[in-house]
Amino acid sequence: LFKGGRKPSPSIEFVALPKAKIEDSFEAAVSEGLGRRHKFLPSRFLYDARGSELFEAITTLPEYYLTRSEQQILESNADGIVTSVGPPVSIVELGSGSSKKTTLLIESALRFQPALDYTTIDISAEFLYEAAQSLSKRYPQVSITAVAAEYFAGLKLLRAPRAPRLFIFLGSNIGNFQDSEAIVFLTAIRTAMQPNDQLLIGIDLAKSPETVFAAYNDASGVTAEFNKNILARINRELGGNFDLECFRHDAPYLEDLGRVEMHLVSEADQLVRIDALDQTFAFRKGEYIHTENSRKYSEGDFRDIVDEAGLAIANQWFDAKEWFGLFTLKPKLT
Ligand code: AVI
Repeated sequence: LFKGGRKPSPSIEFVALPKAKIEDSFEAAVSEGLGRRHKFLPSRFLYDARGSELFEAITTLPEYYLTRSEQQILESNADGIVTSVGPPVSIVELGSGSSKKTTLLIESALRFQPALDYTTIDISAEFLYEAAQSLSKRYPQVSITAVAAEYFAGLKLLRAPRAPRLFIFLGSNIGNFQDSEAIVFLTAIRTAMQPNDQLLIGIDLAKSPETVFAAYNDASGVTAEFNKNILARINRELGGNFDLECFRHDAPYLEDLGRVEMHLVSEADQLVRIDALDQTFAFRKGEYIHTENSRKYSEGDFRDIVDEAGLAIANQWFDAKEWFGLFTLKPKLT
C-alpha cells in the first residue's frame, strides 16, 4: 500500500493501491471469454471512458426508469434512512460519490450533525479524485477518504469508524452480479461491518416485461451503442477488427431467470482477428456474445441472497410505482 502522494486539501485523504494490483486484464478476459463455446465478456469491461459516458446518457433516457426511481426514493426518504443508523453516522460508499443520489444522503446527514466522515471506494483513481475534489469544495464539513481499489481490497483498508457507518451501494449495481457473486460481495461487506453499521442497497424489482424490455432496448439506440462499445474497445485497445455493423444489440428479458441479458448477435458467418492476442475467432450467423446480466429481483429472491450473506433486512423503501427498492441491511445476530 502506498499513499497517493499529494494531499489536495486538508479534508481529503487519497489512498491508492499500486495500479498493477487493481487492474485485471482486459486482454486475458477477451481471450478466455471469446474462446468459450458460449461466448462471454464480463460486463465490467463495458465501462472504459466512452462506455462510462454512454452509461451516463442511459441514465437520462425516458425508458431507463432505474436512476429516476431510486432518486425519487432518496428525495423522499434520505432523512429516514440516515436517522435509522444515527446521528451521528459516517458514510462509506462503494462506487464514487459524484452522483446527485450521494449528495442527498450527505446533505441529510449534515442536517443532523455538524461534520461527516465520508469514505468512497472505487477502482477508477481518476474518477475518484475528481469526485472527491468536487464534494470537498461543496461540503467543507465533510472529511473525505478516497480509496482507489477494487471493492474487496478497499473494504479491508477501512479504519475504525468514529460513528456508526451507513455503507451505500446504489444504482442496482448488485444486479450485474450472478447471485453467487452477489452473495460473496455482500458477505465481504458484512465481514467489514460492525454490529451498528448498516448497508443501504438499491435493487431493481421484477415488473411488467414491457417496461423492463424498453429500458434495455431504448428507441434512440443508446443502449445498443453502449453494448457495442465493448467491441469498439477491443478494436481500439487490442487491435481487433470487429465490424460493428455486423453485430446487433439484443437484450431479452428472461422473466423465468429474473434478468435481462445483453447480447451482441453476429449478423453473418464471420472471422474476427485480434492482433494483440494473435488470435482469430469464428462467429456463426445468429451466434452471440453475452455481455451483461441485469437482475430484476422478486422480494423473495433478494431476501434469500441477503440471508445467505449473513445479513437481514432492517428497512425498505419504494418509489410510487414500486419499480425499485432501497433496503437497509444489518448483520444478522449469530
Ligand atoms: C450499471 N447497471 C446497474 C446498469 C443496469 O441497468 O444493469 C447497466 C446497464 N446496462 C444496460 N443499461 C444499463
